This record gives sequence, structure tokens and C-alpha cells, in this order.
Amino acid sequence: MTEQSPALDNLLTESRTFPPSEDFASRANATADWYAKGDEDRDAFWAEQAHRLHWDTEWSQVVDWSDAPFAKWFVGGKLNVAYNCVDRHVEAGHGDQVAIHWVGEPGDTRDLTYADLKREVSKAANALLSLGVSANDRVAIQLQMVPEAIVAMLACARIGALHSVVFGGFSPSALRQRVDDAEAKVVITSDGQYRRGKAAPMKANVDEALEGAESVEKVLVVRRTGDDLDAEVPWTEGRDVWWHELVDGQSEEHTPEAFDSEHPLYILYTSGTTGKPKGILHTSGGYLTQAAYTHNAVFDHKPGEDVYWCTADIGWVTGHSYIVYGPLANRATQVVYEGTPNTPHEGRHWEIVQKYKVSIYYTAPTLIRTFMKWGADIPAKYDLSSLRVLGSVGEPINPEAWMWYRENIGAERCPIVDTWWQTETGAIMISPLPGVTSTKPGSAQRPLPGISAKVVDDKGDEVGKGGGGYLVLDKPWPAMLRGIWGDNERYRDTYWSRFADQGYYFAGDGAKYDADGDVWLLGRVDDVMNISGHRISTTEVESALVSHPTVAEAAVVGATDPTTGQGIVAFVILRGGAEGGGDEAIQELRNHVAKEIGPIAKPRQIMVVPELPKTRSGKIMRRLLRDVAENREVGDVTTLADSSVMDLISSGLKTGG
Ligand code: 6R9
Repeated sequence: MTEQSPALDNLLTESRTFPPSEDFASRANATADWYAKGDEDRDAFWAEQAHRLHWDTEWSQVVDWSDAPFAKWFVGGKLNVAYNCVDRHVEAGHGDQVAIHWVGEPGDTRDLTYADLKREVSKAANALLSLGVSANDRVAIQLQMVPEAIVAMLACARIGALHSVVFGGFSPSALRQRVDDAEAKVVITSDGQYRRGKAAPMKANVDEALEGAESVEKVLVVRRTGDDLDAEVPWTEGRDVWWHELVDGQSEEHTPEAFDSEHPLYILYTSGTTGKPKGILHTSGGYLTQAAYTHNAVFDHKPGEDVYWCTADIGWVTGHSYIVYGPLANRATQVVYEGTPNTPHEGRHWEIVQKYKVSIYYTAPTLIRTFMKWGADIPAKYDLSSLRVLGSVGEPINPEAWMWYRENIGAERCPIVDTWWQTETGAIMISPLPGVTSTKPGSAQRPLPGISAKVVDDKGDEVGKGGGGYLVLDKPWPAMLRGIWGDNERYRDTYWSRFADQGYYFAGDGAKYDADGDVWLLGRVDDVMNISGHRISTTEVESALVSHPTVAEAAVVGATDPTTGQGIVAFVILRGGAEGGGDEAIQELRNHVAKEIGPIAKPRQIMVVPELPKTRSGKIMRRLLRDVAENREVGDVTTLADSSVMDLISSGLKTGG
């Protein structure tokens, strides 16, 4: 089953623990008794969490699991998600509190208070209505980290339309696939975006994507790069509308409507084991409850005191739950940064932490390892004494990076929360609780109060301490996905068929219990790679490669990478036994993949080979290719249809193939 890398095996011998300080523990939001409360009466526990929100109509039942695996949470309840994230804070007298300290990459800044946000979201909601968007319609959003991205998401939520945010780095064809699948009526984007100090076009890519897209009626365009963009912004009269021309003139009054707790909130596409991305569907009441609860408990967030910064992009689920919904439901003051961490210099994040006195910082292991590479002397130049909680998400964090984070960013004082969850889970599931848990470098440790998870073997039986297997979620949770957009069959198949007898949700991750019973995540067990915390399927990259005229066949593996967690390594067979594989041809193939999927999917390395290792049933044995990619001795080849293939591949590589 799980093919763990040796590096991950080493994690399991970790014995250091860091108990919370008395001072932190005495003021912590979460307390140890929550675990027992969550176990003893889960419904009561979640009902209490749901009371963090404003409900226009109280629910009659906490959870209805009678139609499993399709859950209903807070049955009969009604609420407006945007009202909960914005208006109610203004009504409670916090209109002047900064919601967003926005920092543009070129150095421009904007502060939006909760009162500002209420005005902007109301105007944008009115603008969407004027474009003919109504409840249940889909709006695709491809925007970089500008305030309008958050405003647009909340405006959709306010009128009951579903947003489908597509990461700004995705190619036109990736955007098109998502627009078509969701049949989006409106697309929101910008003229261009600042990336590493340069203005790059965005609208032009969107136009390429939308050529002939039948569902799209209007394209709303935020002006961001303006005159800095060298190229003209292509424009389709009658379809395209400038955001500032439409939104600025709208009324600031919009009365939010209360929607059913199970009203759909958004679709977010994520890679699966096939080439076709899955539209993960989230709904309102349960999702917002768990996003708010976890943001409060896991980050120990104190409204009005903390300055919170999650460095994710809204194109990923972390941006949805921990930039938009969780923090705003909890009246956070947060930093939103538009750009890359080394523009214009490698201390950019620490400069921002110092300036805004950031107290909670949530990022990904890949970035922590990049900071390590840049050197500890860089953060050392800044005053980071405002920090009090550090978080990590997206992939397993190796103990070395964890310790570096603790020492160089957290001054050995800040608890680190390693948070395991997925697009599908909607919110954090496994994580230490700061002030409660003694943390352990590299382990996500324990399911949160109210959440249940297990590590099981092939048959679905829980393994004992020290044992390894698959991570499953054995009880429904409020923020769980409600399905895959338009494909109930695939929903059952992907998540609920592996342990159908037990009714467990199969997460797709390998995991292990240590001697204390703490959970260690060991990476994906399926054909999904994790590149800098981004999920990319091997199949997607393989399809992109074979779509190139010179490629006959391709096999892709995720190989351990010191910075990005995994790096994409591709093995290709060229057509007609074509000679080639020269630097230029390889470069062209790499660029081709970037063009087809997006730059994040660009293979780190492409090797031209004469054959691929296959089983008798024709399944490519990626395990063997991973051995090659990671420069290991090639493992057991007995199930290969032709056992000499690996010799061919290895000898081909040695001769520079
Ligand atoms: C939130 C997010 C989900 C996959 C997941 C797992 C990996 C995320 C992790 C982690 C170990 C952590 N993952 N957090 N692995 N420790 N703290 O990343 O969602 O993009 O859907 O990815 O990421 O493999 O299955 P998503």
C-alpha cells in the first residue's frame, strides 16, 4: 500500500515535545475538556459551536445522516453567510475595526474596515443582481489577491449564488474546463496582475479561455495593473464590464436574505486521480460553523486583539476557509498580501509582520523550507515579537523545518499548529490546540474536539499504537463536502467505496500512530502529487504531455523534493522512437505542460526513455519510476510484464537519454 519515502519514516522517531506555557494556557480559547465534550455528546458540542453564528431561523436537528454519504447539518436552520462575516460585526459596533490590511506587491496599501467591507459587499451584490445573477447561479472568479476577490466571494454568498474560484495561475484551458463544468454565468477577473515586480496580463488569458463558452453572459473586470500593462486589454462589447464602472455606482444598501443551512455556498475544483478535476461542493451552515470554530480554537484567535495572516491564495481551500469565511465570521483583523514572498526582497513577509504587528501567522511547509534556504539572518533583521501562534498546512512538515520555524520565526515561544485537512473536509480536522496540546515536531497529533478520525488497515480495522495504514474519517462533520458537482456517482466512488462496509470516508492519505497514539500524516497513497501544497494528479500531467505531437506515452511521478515537498518527474516515450530529448525539446515539453495546466504543474525533470515499466494488466508501476527519480536502487520488479524494462530505463539514463 503506502510507499513512504525514507525521509518520512524518520519522522516517526521524533521524541521532542513542547508543552504550552502557563501564561498561554491560562488565556487560551480552547480547553482540554472540549475533547470529552465532543465525544460524549457530539450533537450538543456542534450545536454549541453553531451558536457562534447568527441564525435567522434556529435549526430543528443538528445532523441528518439518514441519506449517507449525503449529510445535512443544522436542518431547517436559516442564515446568511455574508451577513455573518460582515454586517453583524458592524451592527455590534465594530464598524471601525480594520477587517483587511491589504498590501499590494508594488507597495501600495489599502485598509478596509468592517463598515467599508459591508458597503463594498452590498454594492457588489447589487451589481451581480443587475447582471442577472440570482440564487443558485454560478460565478467563476479568477483573481489575484486583491480585496475585490474577497468582496466578490462574499457578494455571491450574500445573494445565494455559488462562487467557483479558479487559481490565478491556472491556464486558459484549465479555467475553461471549470467554467464549463459549473456552467458559470458570470466570470470575474482583472486586467492584469503584478507578479515578481512585473505586470502580466490576466484578462487576455480569460478571453482565450472563454472563446465560445456558452454559459458565460458577462465578464466583470477589476482594474489592477492599468497603464503598467504593456498590452491592450482585449474587450468584448456587450459582454465585458469594468468592475469600477458597474460596482462603484451601486447602492450601498442591500438586505441579505436568509438561506437554508444546506444552501450551496461554493464549488472548488481539486485534482483527483483522473484527469478531470472534481468540483467539491460546500454548503452554508455547517461549513461556516466549523470554519469559525476551528479558526477560533486552533489559532486561539481573539477578535480586536490579534492581527492574523494566512499566506494562502484564495484559489485554494485554505484561502476560502482561513482568509474569507473563518476569520471574517470571527471578526478578525487580517493581512492580505498580493505578491510573492521575495518581491522586492526575501524579507518581505517579516517586514509585513513587523509593520502590522502580526500575531498569528499561517503558512505552508514549502514556504518554510524556502525561508530556510534563504537563511535565518533574513527574519533576524525584523522585529517579530508580535507573533504568538504559528500554523502550517498543505503537506507533512518535516521536523527539521518545524524546528527552524519554531526557533527562527517563533523565538521558541510560539506554539506551532500543524493542521491536517482537505478541500473536501472544508475545515481543519486534525491539529494540536495551542495552550492545550504539548506539540511534537512533524505530527498533526489528534483530531479536534467534535471530530473523529482513525488509522485503519486494508480491511478497515483500526491499527494499534505504532501501526500504519490509511486515514479515514468515521463520523460525519459539519464542513464536509456535500458531493461532487454534477457527479454523485463519482462522489460515492472516490470517498466512500474503499471502506463501504464500515461507512468510512477515505481521505487518500497514508498515516501512522506513534507510541503515544498521535497521528502522523505520511502523504497521499493515490496518484495525486503534492507540489508546494498544491494537489496535482499524475494523470493530468500525463495527459498534457501526450497532447504534445512528439510524445507517444508518458508516466509521471512525484519525487521527494527538499523545497516543494514533491517535484514532478516525467518519463516520456517519444513518437516513432524519435531521437531527441535534447535540452531544447525537453524545455519545450516542460513549457507545454505549463501552458496546458499552469506553471505549478511544470515538471521539474523530464527523462526520455525507450519503455515504461508496466504490470501484466498494463498498469504503470510508478513505484519503480519513483525509485529512479529519487536515485534509489530499483525495488521489486517481479510483477512487471517484462522485468528487463527497468534495466533498459536505467542504462538509457546513464547514457544520457
Ligand atoms: C488544506 C489543503 C489536501 C491534501 C491532504 C494531504 C495534504 C494537507 C496536511 C497534509 C500532512 C498536513 N495535507 N495538510 N499532509 N500534514 N498538515 O491542503 O487542502 O489542497 O485539498 O490538499 O494535502 O495529503 O490529503 P488540499
